[in-house]
Amino acid sequence: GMKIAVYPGSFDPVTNGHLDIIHRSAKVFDKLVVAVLNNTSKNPLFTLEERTELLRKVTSDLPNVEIDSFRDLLINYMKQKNAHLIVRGLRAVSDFEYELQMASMNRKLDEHFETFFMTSTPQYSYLSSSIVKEIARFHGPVTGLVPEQVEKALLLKYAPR
Ligand code: COD
Repeated sequence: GMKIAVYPGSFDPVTNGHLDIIHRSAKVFDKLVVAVLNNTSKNPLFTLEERTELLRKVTSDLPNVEIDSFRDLLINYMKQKNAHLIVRGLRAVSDFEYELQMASMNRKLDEHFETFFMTSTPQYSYLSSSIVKEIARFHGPVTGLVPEQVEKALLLKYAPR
């Protein structure tokens, strides 16, 4: 059957590191659903609508990539989507503990779920949404770290009033 994978995350906002994982995994799976967590507790900088809209803009050239959101347990959401393959990115050893815990827990919750890890392209291995937000907050340059549309959105968020 069709190999449908889900790439879940906060994407607050999407970076070139995320986009690299999206491009590469879209070549491996028949369909890739990028699922944005509607996390009310994390107090995101961008609203759920803004995060999904930015993702839609930067993936519009990829026909087998779909942007969606969820507010549930990941595996419950994925069951509704009829998917059991999860894609995650690995940047450094520091990502490993959390990623191993999540992958193991998701498989404990349902043995049919498999997580696939894609290692970061070296030039993006130090990149995270948080560090990008911190640079933008102090009006530092984020060119090359995020897609152009995201750069514009960050400039607007942190524009001096
Ligand atoms: N290069 C490569 N990969 C990267 C880069 C980069 N520069 N930056 C980030 N990534 C990877 C991350 O390692 C991660 O795999 C993915 O991209 C998304 O990153 P984030 O930071 O946007 O997303 P997270 O880590 O906050 O997402 C966590 C989830 C939303 C997936 C998780 O909290 C979840 O599933 N929540 C729902 C509730 C649930 O089911 N919980 C139980 C889980 S066991």
